[in-house]
Amino acid sequence: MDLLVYFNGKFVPKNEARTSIYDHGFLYGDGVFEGIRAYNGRVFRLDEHLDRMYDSAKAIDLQIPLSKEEMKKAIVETLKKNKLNDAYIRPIVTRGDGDLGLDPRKCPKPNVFIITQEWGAMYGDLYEKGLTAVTVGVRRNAPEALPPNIKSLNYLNNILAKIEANVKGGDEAIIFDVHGNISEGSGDNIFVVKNGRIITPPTLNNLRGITRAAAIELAVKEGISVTETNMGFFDIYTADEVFVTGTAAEIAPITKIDGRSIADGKPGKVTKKLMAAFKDLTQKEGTPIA
Ligand code: PXG
Repeated sequence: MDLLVYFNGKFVPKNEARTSIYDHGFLYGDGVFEGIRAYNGRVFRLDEHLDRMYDSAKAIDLQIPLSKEEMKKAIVETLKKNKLNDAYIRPIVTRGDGDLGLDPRKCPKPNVFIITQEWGAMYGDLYEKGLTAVTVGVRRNAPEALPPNIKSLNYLNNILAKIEANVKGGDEAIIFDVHGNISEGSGDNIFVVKNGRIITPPTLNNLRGITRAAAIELAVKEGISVTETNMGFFDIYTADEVFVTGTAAEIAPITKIDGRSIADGKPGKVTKKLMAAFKDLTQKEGTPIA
């Protein structure tokens, strides 16, 4: 059976799901999206993801034509139709069809898509071995220009970082902001462990990650101190442990940065403890699909 995609209230086979070339999501990256996961028949932190998507839409003055409750139902229905229990879920809301001018007033009706598919571990054996990361030259969008908290369809800033990481042979990019503070990875948030304490950047210059919030909750539950502090490259090179968090990456250890081993070059204790706790949480918690 072909996977079905939700498109403006209808379910269509994935190869027939298409939007207009005049959709401003296509022409200008004008729209918002989310990346959500279902584990074991439950959607992980669905309300949190929807809150973030509706806030992103609000920030760009885009009126999503469904209420959060309706969006939630549409997501669960899409998963049901595709008989998915462990899945990646991608709701997308574009500004809608307009003309070649960028003025959003030309787009009377936003388009809503929900794509779901099967999805497993993103990094395979690297969860055991650790990822290599590289710092990149491209800077994170300044919040004064395009707030990293808007999960918009314009991901070129992140893609430029990813291209640089690919060229330099890193599994993930570490992106600084224009002031030289660490912001995040191309698709995940970053954490450092030093002397048993966890440090992560405040969320002005990065996306307020749902996995980031879960990792902080789990750390606090384990009695580990967590502080939000700006960091520079010194802090990552000299860390005892570095890890990233994201819906796709989950919690993943980084054991080498710019060719330097982090501590002994193996995933650290705190990271491994949080990885196990997160795995447990994702298996237990969430909005049931059935
Ligand atoms: N920062 C950025 C820039 C992201 O895009 C995160 C942090 C982590 O946020 P969450 O809420 O997921 O913990 C993201 C999310 C992909 C993919 O296809 C990327 C994300 C999510 C899902 C899939 O690479 N990034």
